[in-house]
Amino acid sequence: MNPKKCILIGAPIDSGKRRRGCLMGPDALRTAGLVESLSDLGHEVTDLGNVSPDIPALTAPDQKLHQWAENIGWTRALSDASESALKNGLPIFMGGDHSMASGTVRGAALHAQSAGRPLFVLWLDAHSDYHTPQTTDSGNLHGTPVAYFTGRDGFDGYPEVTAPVPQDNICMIGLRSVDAMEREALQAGQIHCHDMRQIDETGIAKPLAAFLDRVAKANGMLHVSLDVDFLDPDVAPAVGTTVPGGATVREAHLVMEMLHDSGLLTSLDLVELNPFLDDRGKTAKLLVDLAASALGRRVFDRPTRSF
Ligand code: HAR
Ligand code: MN
Ligand code: MN
Ligand code: MN
Repeated sequence: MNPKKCILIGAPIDSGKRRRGCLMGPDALRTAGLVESLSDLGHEVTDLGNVSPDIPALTAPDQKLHQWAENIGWTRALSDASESALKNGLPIFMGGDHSMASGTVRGAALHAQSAGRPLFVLWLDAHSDYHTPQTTDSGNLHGTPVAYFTGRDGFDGYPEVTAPVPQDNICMIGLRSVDAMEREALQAGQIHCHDMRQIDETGIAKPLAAFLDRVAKANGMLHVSLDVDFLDPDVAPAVGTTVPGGATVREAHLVMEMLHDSGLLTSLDLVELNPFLDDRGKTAKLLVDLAASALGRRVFDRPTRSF
């Protein structure tokens, strides 16, 4: 086992949507034993506590955009936290709703740029989160981070995206709720989209292995953004936007185990956990177990396999 410096960063952001509760996510993950689970694997684990952003005094360009200024403040603060943590180890961002990925991925992209390496993003989610502030109907900004960090237009007022993640470097797995405007933009672009129907047909290992192979060949850095609703709501109820037909416990663990075996993971988001909706902590505990799989927990050692 290759011990890592895991840097835990709490991101109690709750401004990306109207239903409240994700602000309790970081403490639920701590309570479920995230630090201990990773330390037990032999890693050096530091919990930096929670980020607390400065919120700019700005007025949203459109009234429908929920807590726009808060989201900008969080994006800036988390981008700085991400860029600086990546200099010292493997950051694990404890969310917080998915709008946090605007910051965590922006910071990771800036770090990768200065390291002279390409950044890749694995997006594990029922949703594509590919709206711009113009195309969103809900006005919930947790539905927009992928559009932001790929450099789509329409994010005036946000920190400028000087290192956009190339669409071809993004792989989405688990999709089953994509709005019409998102679908149109995705179909016209290069993001690799794998919906649950494809996972049913091919299994989850095949598209993931192909993606990891591309990351390895490019000597890429790899940011993984794990949204609770990637999982089926029966096993992971603690999320505001449940969509039936999600990944099973084993599919999710296999993704994490393959990530570990690849040695490619450089930063991780655990997002959208709403402990207010949980069932005796079971979703928080599942996320902790998935993070442990991504960092090397296994039943048996197995021969190294190339993808
Ligand atoms: N597409 C819908 C919207 O924009 C739902 C977005 C929900 N996003 C998350 N994160 N829960 O994936 O409102
Ligand atoms: Mn999401
Ligand atoms: Mn989602
Ligand atoms: Mn593909």
